Amino acid sequence: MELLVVDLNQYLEFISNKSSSMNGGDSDSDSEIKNLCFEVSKTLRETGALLVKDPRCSVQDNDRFLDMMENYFEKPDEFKCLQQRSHLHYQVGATPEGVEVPRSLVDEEMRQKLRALPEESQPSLPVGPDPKWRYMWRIGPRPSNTRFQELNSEPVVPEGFPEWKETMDSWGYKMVSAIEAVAEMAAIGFGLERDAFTSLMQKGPHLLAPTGSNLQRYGQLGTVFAGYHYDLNFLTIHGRSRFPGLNIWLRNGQKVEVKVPVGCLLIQTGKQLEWLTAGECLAGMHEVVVTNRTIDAIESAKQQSRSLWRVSSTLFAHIASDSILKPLGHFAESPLAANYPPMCAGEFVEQELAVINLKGNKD
Ligand SMILES: O=C(O)CCC(=O)C(=O)O
Ligand SMILES: [Fe+2]
Repeated sequence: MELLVVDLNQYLEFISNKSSSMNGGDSDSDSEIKNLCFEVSKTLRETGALLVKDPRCSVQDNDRFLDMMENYFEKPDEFKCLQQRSHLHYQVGATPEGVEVPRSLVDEEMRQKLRALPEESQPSLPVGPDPKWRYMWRIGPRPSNTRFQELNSEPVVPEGFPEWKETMDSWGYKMVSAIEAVAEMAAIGFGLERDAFTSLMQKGPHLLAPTGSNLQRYGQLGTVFAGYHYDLNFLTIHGRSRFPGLNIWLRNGQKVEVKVPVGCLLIQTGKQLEWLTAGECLAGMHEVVVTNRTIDAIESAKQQSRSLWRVSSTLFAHIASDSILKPLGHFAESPLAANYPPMCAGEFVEQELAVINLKGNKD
């Protein structure tokens, strides 16, 4: 199964050459771009995943980020725990292994649904919390006034990493820009205003959120690093990881082992997009498991004396915490709209964090 690859350059060039809106244009390039946008929305609807190429996101930037994060995750647990902020729901700084609980472990409805999948598409059933670490680094401006302080907190910078802020920000901003382009294209493809999604993303708590999985310790075939789940945010983008292991499920229930071609980024639909489209797009299910391909990559990393921490280049793009999550435009007329009642995005996020054991105690 090959996922659609979209070169964002075509869209970005079109937009920069044209200051007017998409509405009313009837030139050849207008309709070519509209078709491309339609492809993006169709793919997100049918598969929940999309590969993109963005000229702004270079392999060098991705590598610089991965090198630094490997260095960080190699540090002793006691050091990394200094950056833990459980009272801020782990939405900044480090989340130790054994904290985040995969939704499929605790959500009975989800467990029932997955049992109905065909044998060859069954996920690996997690038996406990995920053995992965994570670091959350916010990208972009914070709101000056918000009802959701914990979701919009001060950044945490580990000591001894003078290059931290620059490395995280430069990679993170580029990934957010790629998501913004996809969000505009999807909005056009769905027949919404071009900025229908991106206007709600302004000052959202976008998180560069690399996972760190210790393959030296937990590199056995079948180890589940991230149990079957969906992402609670709007859209997720993954750059390259040096170790494979991510499986995704298409809307039709087919399981796909992800191979991100060099120079490409993988986009997955999150629950907030599902909300905004009244279920036209469903949140993409996925898991991270040690497979035979991961084992091969471990062997070659050992031979080259490279780090055995599997770092993901994950960024979660969010709807702003104080914006209202509800079916947009014509999606409000959908018979399924009642399943997606209006609520503040921040309230939704807090509810979801509570289920996966990330909502610390405020008091
Ligand atoms: O580690 C990865 O590749 C992705 C992990 C994941 O699904 C997540 O962080 O939500
Ligand atoms: Fe995920």
